[in-house]
Amino acid sequence: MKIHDWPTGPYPARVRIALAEKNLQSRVRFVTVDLRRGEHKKPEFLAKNYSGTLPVLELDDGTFLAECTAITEYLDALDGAPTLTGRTPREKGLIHMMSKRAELELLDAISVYFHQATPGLGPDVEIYQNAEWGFHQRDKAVRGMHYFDGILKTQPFVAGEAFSMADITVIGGLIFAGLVKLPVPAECEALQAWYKGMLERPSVRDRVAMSEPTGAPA
Ligand code: GTS
Repeated sequence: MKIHDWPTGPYPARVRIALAEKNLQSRVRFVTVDLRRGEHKKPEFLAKNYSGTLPVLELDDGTFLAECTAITEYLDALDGAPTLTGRTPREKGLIHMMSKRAELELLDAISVYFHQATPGLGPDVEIYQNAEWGFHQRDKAVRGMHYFDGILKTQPFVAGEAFSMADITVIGGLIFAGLVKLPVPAECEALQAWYKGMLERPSVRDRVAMSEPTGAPA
C-alpha cells in the first residue's frame, strides 16, 4: 500500500497516528505530495482524489481511498486490536458521530481559517480567499474547543471510555490549532489535561513533534 501525503500536515497526522496505533507502518510506503507547490491541485493528483486533498491511500489493486475517516476505517478492518472505529453498533455510531463533529466543529474550521484568513499555502495555491469567512470559522473552532472540553469533563475519551478515531480527529484539530497559533482557552482545563495525556502516547507524540506549518511564513 502507498500513502500519498504531506508528512507534517495535520490531516496526514491522523492517518499516521492510526497506522502507529495499529502497528501497520511497515505495510505502507509514503509518497510525498508537495502542498506548497500545489501538487495536490494538479490533474495527475486529482485523478487519484477528486477533492484535491491529502492523505490518499493507494491499495495494491490500484484503488484510491481518500478521507481520513475512510482510510482509518479501512486500516481498522485490516487488523485486530486496538480497535479505532468501534466494535459494537453503539460504539461505531458514537465514534463516527464524534469524529464527524470534531471535523465540523474544530479541525475543518481551523483549516478554513488557515486557507481563507492567513497566507495559507501561498498566493499560487490560495486562488480564492474570504478572510471574513475564515475568521468566522476560527471563532467556531474556539467554540468547538469549549464543546470538547465539556465532553471530556464527563468521560476520559472523546467518544466514551476508550481511545478511538474520534480522539485522533480532535488531536488533528489541536495540531492544526498549534500551527496557526490558536491556543486552547485556559479555562478548557479538561481538554488540556486530555491532550497532555494524548501526548504521552508514542503515536501522538511523534506526530506532534514533526508537525510544522504547512505553508504560512514563520
Ligand atoms: N476531509 C479531508 C480528510 O479528512 O482527509 C480533508 C483533508 C485535508 O484538508 N488535507 C489537507 C489538504 O490537503 C492536508 S494538510 O493541510 O493537513 O497537510 N490541504 C490542502 C488544501 O488545499 O486544502
